[in-house]
Amino acid sequence: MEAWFISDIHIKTAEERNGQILLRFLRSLLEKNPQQIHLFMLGDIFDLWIGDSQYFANQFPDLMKALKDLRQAGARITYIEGNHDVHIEGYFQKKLGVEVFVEAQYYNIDGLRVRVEHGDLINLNDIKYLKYRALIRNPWIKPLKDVFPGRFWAYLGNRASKKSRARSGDYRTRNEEQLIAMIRNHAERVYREGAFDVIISGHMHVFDDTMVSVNGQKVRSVNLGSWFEDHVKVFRIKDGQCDWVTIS
Ligand SMILES: [Mn+2]
Repeated sequence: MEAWFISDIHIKTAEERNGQILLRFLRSLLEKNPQQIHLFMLGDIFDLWIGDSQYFANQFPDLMKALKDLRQAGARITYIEGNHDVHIEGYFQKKLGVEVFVEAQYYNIDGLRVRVEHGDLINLNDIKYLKYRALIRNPWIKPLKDVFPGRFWAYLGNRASKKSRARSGDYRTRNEEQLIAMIRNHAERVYREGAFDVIISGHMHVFDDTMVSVNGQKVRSVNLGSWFEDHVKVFRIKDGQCDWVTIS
């Protein structure tokens, strides 16, 4: 079994560096034994994707085809939505056969209990975001995504993400240590919801991979960082062993 974990690529266009790296990465998985592959896309893969409309899919035809090919070759793909990719199940689940979730999920990967999530519930101090999350996740709001066209959501979402980036970017440079403490505290806090050996999240854009002690148990706490780095690193669990793989 080979599980791969990606998040926070924030792809804007298919042509940009990270769009191309992701495409090469997906195609490389196809060259392996896809029936042994479980790909986890842990949110904010796209800088903006809202709803089922073909509008967003049309911007990334090669990526969509690569995902479809992987599924058809027998790979399992799990997508946990971030705060930049919202209500995507109509396309990813129905058209591509990708499992789509919003909240944290648990998997047994070669005997390792693994908890995966986007990570947008790690920072409990970001009250503005938590309110926004409650709004976009509100079941009464959800039907609106189909009423307005993709272009409309693209406009609104771009505005919202610019603001959020300005806020969290500033926050990040000043408080990287605090963010790391939050990631590790989160591991301890959510262990009560269900035990795990490894917890993997994104969203914080801070690489972190450490052992934390919870209830006398040693667990591995991983934050995937982002792809806004000189070298892109991807987390992998292969035959029960965790490692980081640099891709280009
Ligand atoms: Mn995020």
